[in-house]
Amino acid sequence: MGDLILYKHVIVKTPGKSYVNGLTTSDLGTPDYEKVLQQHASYVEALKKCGVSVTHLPASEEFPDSTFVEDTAVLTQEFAVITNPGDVSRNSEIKEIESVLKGFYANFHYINAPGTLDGGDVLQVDDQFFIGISNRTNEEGARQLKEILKSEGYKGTIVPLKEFFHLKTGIAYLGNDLIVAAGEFLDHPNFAQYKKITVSAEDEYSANCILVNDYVIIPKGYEETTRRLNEVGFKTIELDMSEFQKQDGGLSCLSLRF
Ligand code: CIR
Repeated sequence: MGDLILYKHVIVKTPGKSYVNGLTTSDLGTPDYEKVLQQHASYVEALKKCGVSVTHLPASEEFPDSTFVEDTAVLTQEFAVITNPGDVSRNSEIKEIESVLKGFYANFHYINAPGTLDGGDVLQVDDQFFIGISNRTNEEGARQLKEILKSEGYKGTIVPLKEFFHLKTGIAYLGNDLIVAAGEFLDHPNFAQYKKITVSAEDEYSANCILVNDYVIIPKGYEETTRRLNEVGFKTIELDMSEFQKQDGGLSCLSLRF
């Protein structure tokens, strides 16, 4: 078991007006841009409360989904992996993120075509990374990341997804061998050895929560998940995420944390 990661920095990016026309598979309706901005501002405030310094990038109208910065990189304390996002409309988002990360990292790796990989498919659990194969991350992208991780002394485990959009749509790691799991991860052999906070199908959206130093940030409205987190000793911050859920995004997607 590794030490808990103490996060010092986060990168976030303001959603542009084009956000409302971004990619989605949900049928929850079109986001309300004013609410999008309010919810994003609350997210940034919550991160500040967790004690991190925030690098806040301006909106880019040419990339409707670019507020979901998590998909563009996989970060550890020692190195950065610039991904090759699986949807072509998002692919060039990596340029800005790479240049921003140059201010923080010297050691870079890259996922290269024909490999594709979205950061939302990557979950770090101590010195091991789980890598989902999804509609966005292909086998070649997952294989490349596994090789990179191996070269840096980390382990990679590939997990083909059955239903979830991204790996982290249905799972979070809270340290000390405790995961939050929903849907196809409840009985998944790759996660059998971990203690679990299990999330019911109707509360599935709350499985995408993030531990940032002393707090778990969780979507608002999922009392059972929040109660169970509080029961095991976590302080929680609940955030209204309705306008991000409409575009298939969750809490983890909105920041790069390192
Ligand atoms: C997309 O389809 O790419 C965005 N609408 C949602 C991305 C969510 N990102 C994530 O789960 N890491």
